[in-house]
Amino acid sequence: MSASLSSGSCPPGSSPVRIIPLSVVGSANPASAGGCATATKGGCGSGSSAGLPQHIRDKVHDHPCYSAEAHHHFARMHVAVAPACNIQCNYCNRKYDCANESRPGVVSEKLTPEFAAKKVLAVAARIPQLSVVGVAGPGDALANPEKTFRTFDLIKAAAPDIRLCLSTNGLALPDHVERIKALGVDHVTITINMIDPEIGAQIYPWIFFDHKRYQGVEAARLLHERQMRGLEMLVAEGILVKVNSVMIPGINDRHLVEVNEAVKSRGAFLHNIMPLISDPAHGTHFGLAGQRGPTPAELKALQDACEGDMQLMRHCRQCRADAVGMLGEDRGAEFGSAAIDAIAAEIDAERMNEARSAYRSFVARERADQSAAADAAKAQVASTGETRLVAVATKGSGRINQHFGHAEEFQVYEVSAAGAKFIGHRKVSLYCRGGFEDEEAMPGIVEALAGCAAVFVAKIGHCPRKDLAAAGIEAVEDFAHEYIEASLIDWFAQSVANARTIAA
Ligand code: CLF
Ligand code: SF4
Repeated sequence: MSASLSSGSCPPGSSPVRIIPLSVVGSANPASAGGCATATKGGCGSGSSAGLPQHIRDKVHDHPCYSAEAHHHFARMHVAVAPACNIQCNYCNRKYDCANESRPGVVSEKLTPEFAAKKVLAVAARIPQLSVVGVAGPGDALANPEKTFRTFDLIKAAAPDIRLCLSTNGLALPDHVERIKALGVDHVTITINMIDPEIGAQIYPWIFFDHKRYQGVEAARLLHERQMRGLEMLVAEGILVKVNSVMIPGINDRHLVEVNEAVKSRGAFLHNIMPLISDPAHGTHFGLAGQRGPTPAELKALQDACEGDMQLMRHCRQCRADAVGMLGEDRGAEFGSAAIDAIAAEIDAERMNEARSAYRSFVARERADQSAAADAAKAQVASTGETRLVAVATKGSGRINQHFGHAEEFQVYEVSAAGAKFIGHRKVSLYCRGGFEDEEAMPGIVEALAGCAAVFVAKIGHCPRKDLAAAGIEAVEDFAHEYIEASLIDWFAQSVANARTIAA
């Protein structure tokens, strides 16, 4: 059933991969970025985007954040070219990444636009899954507009098949929509945590706007007005907008349902409600004040309450402002300055383009296979009203392909007659360290998997299997290296049938 990775033509209708040597990029005129647009046409749809209009499906098809299904196959990278910020959030410490789009952690290197473009080519040469480059900090992309737009100009000229993505707090957004549109950036994230300035004043102590510092409710009102205007302007231009919201228990948790309504009514495409990361060690106001983040159950309940006719993102990994790789992994350490220089010196543009094209052809076949397998499996469970929560160890590609002991997170799915729906991920400590089993990690892993009926793995040892069984969690190895969705549904059908037999 699985297709092999081989060279071939692009998937039907996808844009041809074209990487242009950096020597040419260096001379690009920033005011008139060359290169063709990155929009794809056609291509196979994914389960999650099947009901969308074609022009939207084209935009989300290979974006790992805008499509949960695409995140199994495609990677993103952030270039940390935007150090300054124009507001203060109580969950942010300037020494750390932008918490809007990252977990707190220092950015290892701030980049110039020129070096950022070089890094993008180096990463594209090593990671054929790379489909999107974002500017997400470490400050605010639009508080540093010249660096951000110069970076996009250079990337667009050098690697026109890579999508451009931008994340902002929205304060400066209305001033830049025209430029965003002209550059072909068709994915913009705005972090919107409130529509009520009284609540906003508890999240934002100040903003800096039009050469003046504003505080309290006045600051929050101004920010809110600018965010809404920016959102409406982007939607009017046909740009896909994702709204990120940080869930802060006791401050905006209930209020985020109203935020969801407000952004949905203005045409936002996707809502990503993320948990507050709060730790005194990060030195943030909330961290030092003891403000807690939500539990996984609280987060899921809010996401469920907001999920109606608007897409909810549940696979966000709150990545660093210099993250590189598939969501949930960070290969940034492989791309320090010296490594980038070395890779750039040996890039063969033609070979790289062939490898990227071959990967896209491979993924197109895999996705078609996976979708057909899931549809076939679903037919077995059409009549049941039951659901099961299950966890999966995966390294990507939409397959159950990771050993239990190597997992640093498990993907969690809700399986029912409707299929297998990705609902989140649970981070855990490694069970296997340098070939040794870390028994002390097991209670934390069992706790993280609470509520799951089974955990699907490529392999698992006797001891952890026993510990999981004692907690009522079945370790399933039978589907090692198979497609996730179809396997879960197969197992679910069997599980429901067994339960019925026992009940009878
Ligand atoms: Fe980066 Fe953000 Fe673009 Fe994705 S991340 S700028 S939309 S390419 Fe994605 Fe990372 Fe979550 Fe952001 S998983 S933090 S949502
Ligand atoms: Fe920090 Fe980002 Fe908020 Fe600015 S917008 S204060 S960088 S979290």
